[in-house]
Amino acid sequence: MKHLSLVGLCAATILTPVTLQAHENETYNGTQGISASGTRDHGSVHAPIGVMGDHMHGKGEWMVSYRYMRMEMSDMRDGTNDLSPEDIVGNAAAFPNPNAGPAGFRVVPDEMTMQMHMFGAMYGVTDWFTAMAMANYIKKDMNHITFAGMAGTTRLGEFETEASGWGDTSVGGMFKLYEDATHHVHLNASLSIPTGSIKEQDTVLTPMGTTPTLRLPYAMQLGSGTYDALPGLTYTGHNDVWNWGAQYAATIRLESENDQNYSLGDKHKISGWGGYQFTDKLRGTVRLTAEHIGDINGADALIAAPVTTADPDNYGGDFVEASLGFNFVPGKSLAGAQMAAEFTAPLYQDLNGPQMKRDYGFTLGLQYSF
Ligand SMILES: [Cu+2]
Repeated sequence: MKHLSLVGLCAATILTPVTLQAHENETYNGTQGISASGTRDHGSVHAPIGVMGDHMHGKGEWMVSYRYMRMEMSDMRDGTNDLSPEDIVGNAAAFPNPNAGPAGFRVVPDEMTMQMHMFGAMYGVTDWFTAMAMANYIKKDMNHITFAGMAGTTRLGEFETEASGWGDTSVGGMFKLYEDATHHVHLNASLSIPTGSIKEQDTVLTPMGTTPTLRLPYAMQLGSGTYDALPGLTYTGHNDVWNWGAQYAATIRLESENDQNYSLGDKHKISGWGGYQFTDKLRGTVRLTAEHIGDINGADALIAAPVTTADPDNYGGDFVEASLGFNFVPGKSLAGAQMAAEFTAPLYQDLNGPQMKRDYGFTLGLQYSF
């Protein structure tokens, strides 16, 4: 069974042919998610594009996807208190640098951009198991302010570091636990393979005015260096014009340290979302996400510069974010295709700081099922 034009795209589902009658009414004359026989497939109604592993596919169905994800970070915070760079370098007692003793930090980042190109594939092995693989190409840029000498708040200059390359690769899938005409529940189970580099280096500006090439801090590395489990539980539901869902997704480090003697913190994320079908091609989405990220355990001996990002304790925190997006289905001319976008803004962040705050982010995605 294929998804004809519909959007259904991905959908999945064919899992259990669902007999949900498509109503025609003033607000919705629905093709999206409704198959030719007039039934709506589960999974054909996608979650916001920023949610991974939200839907399954029916036996024999493929989906390929591309996502572009961009996230900005800027300005410093510790806990929920905003800080200037001078607040940090001028107060070594409050912000001690484990790598430089009493001198404190002398370099503070003020801006970061992270871009990710994510390539995914899904395949319905059986009606109750969908296999999934994802690879991503990452580019990170971070701008910093260097303060002159061993003490004081005199700015010496600014510099930018850059790292790019393939990140970690995940393989695994989803197991269907429950499905009826309205509700669907599946287990997410993937493994992250440490294909991303953790030895990226670049040129920096030191407080003495020299410009050596050094191992970049943890935030600029491309992979975790450890095998990580990616477990999760996903619930989705829909009726004629509304869809909704919730997902718990975690990243659990399976090794206590990588070959550079540290492991990144575990992540736990809960998302809830809703969508409304405005026209037969356009669905609007909202999402709320809460996330807890731990700090880094251990340390890479080569990451030792007097910059806040070189301290393994300055990582992680608690985050709440809100997102707005849309899913668009071009229809018959491009059967099986879906495009989507989602814009995310932070509502709350309590950081294991001092570290940069999350700023806005967005995800653009293309999905094609056949
Ligand atoms: Cu899919």
